[in-house]
Amino acid sequence: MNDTRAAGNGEGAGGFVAPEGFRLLPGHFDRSAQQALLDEIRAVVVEAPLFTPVMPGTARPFSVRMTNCGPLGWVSDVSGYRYQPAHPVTGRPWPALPDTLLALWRALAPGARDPQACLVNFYGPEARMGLHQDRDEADFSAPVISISLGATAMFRLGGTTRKARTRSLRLASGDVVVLGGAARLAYHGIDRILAGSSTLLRDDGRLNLTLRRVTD
Ligand code: MD3
Ligand code: FE
Repeated sequence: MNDTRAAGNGEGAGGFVAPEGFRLLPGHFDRSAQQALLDEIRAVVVEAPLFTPVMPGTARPFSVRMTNCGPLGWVSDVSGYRYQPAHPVTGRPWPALPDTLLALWRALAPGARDPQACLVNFYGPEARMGLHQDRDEADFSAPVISISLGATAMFRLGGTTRKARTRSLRLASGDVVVLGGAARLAYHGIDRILAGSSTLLRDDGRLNLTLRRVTD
C-alpha cells in the first residue's frame, strides 16, 4: 500500500494534519459491490440524465457533469447554486435514493437524520473540480459521505480557510470518505483523474456520489 493512503488521518508530508472528523475508508466497497452500485447509478442516470452545470454569473461550464437522486438535488446555473426538487432540464423529480446508499449513511452517520440529496458527479479523463467548500446546506451538523467509483482521483484536502495548507490523497474505486465535524467545512477539490487506474468504467471515467443532509 502506498504511504499517502496508509497515513490515513495522521500527519502527512509537510506537517499537514487532516481536519478532525475526516475519515477515509479505503476499499469499503469490493468489486462486486461497486458493480452493483454502478448498476443502480446507471438506472438513476437513465431517469435523470447528466447535465452540465455552469458557474453563477459567468455561465462558464463545469468540466464535471452531474445529476442527483433523493428528494433534493444540487444544481448550479447562471443565477446561483441551490438545492431543488426537480431536474433542471427534464423538470421531473429526482429518482429515489438507492437503498444501498441509505444503508451506508445510517451505518456511518448514526444519529444524523436521513440524507436528502445524493449528488452524482461524472468525471471524464480531463475533468477537474477547483478547491471549494460545500456550504449550500442549512445543516452542517450532519456529515457529507462520499463514494468513489471508477478511475482514481487525486483529491486535495485543506483546512477551513482557503489559505490553510493542503494535502493530496488518492480516491480509488470503492473508497468511502466521511466528512464530519471540522472536516465538514474543509476546502477540497479534485486536481486530476489518473488514466488507466480502473476497469470499472470505460475511458477513465469516474463517478463520485456525495450524500448530504440539506435542511435543518
Ligand atoms: C470535504 N466532490 O461534490 S468527494 C462535491 O470527487 C465534491 O467529486 C468531489 O467535492 C468529487 O462537492 C470530492 C470528497 C468530498 C466530498 C464532500 C466534502 C470531500 C469533502 C465536503 C466537505 C469536505
Ligand atoms: Fe465538495
